[in-house]
Amino acid sequence: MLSEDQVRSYNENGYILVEDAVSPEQLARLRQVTYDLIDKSREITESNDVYELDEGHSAAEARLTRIKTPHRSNPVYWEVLQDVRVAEVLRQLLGPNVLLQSAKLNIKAPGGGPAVEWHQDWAFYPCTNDSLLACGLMLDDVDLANGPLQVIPGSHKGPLLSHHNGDGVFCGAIDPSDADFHHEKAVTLTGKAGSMTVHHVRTLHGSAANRSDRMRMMLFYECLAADAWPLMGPASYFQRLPQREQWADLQERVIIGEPIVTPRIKAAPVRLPLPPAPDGGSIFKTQKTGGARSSFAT
Ligand SMILES: O=C(O)CCC(=O)C(=O)O
Repeated sequence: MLSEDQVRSYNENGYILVEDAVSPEQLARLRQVTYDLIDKSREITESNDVYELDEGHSAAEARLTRIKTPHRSNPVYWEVLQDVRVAEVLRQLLGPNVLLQSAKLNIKAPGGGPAVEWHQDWAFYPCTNDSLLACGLMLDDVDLANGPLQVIPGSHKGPLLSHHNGDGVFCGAIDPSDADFHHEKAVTLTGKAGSMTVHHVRTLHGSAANRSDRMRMMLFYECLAADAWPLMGPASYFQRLPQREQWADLQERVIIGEPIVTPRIKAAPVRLPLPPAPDGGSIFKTQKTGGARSSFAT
């Protein structure tokens, strides 16, 4: 449960850090299941529906950038989300009816696990209103050296910066020289394993490469008020489903409350993520193949 000050701070700044967002037992289970999944990745040599491999991945050394949709690999990732600790945070920030859009477990391997360039999630998945957020549950201690999340306070109330490259192709990152990018205001979110970052869908954020000899695992849940309907992005597969499957899909993604079939429409700046980068399979691929300029160049 968040205090009134935390809710106010989220609304004003577009992010908060919640300590002890899961119990020690839940954290231990999440870590164990995740280690087991990472271990299994040694069997593969190419990215697939479950894993996105980092450069240098081998049977001897598992190096991943992401476990995709982990809640489809093990129910523990879904159970944590519905536990009262996390569910209550969602209810306080998004209201009584909240759906999961998708989940991803971002991993920065020791010694170079890659940066995520500055971006606003809204550029990837605009909806009919902006009552969306991402929770980032730290499965490792996160400090200055292993690539912590950084955010720009208040940026969720500002413009949507361009996430298109000089040729007009969506590259999933802003240009570091954009006059609306106030890098000097960046706040770094470090914490103990079990802490959770929460950032608004329009909050500018990014993270540097992992310079440490420790892994950084963060489990991100993209959550939305049930009356925010997708225009594009990971949830837009929904519009291609037959109606009966649409209804079943909605039910499966309910975290709290129920689906809402009356979309709420709120004016917000939108530019669709088109034309797409040559490989739009993940944010890492979009930024790389879209030719995003790096803010984290060493
Ligand atoms: O893993 C991180 O540090 C940031 C992840 C992120 O912003 C994303 O996947 O959209």
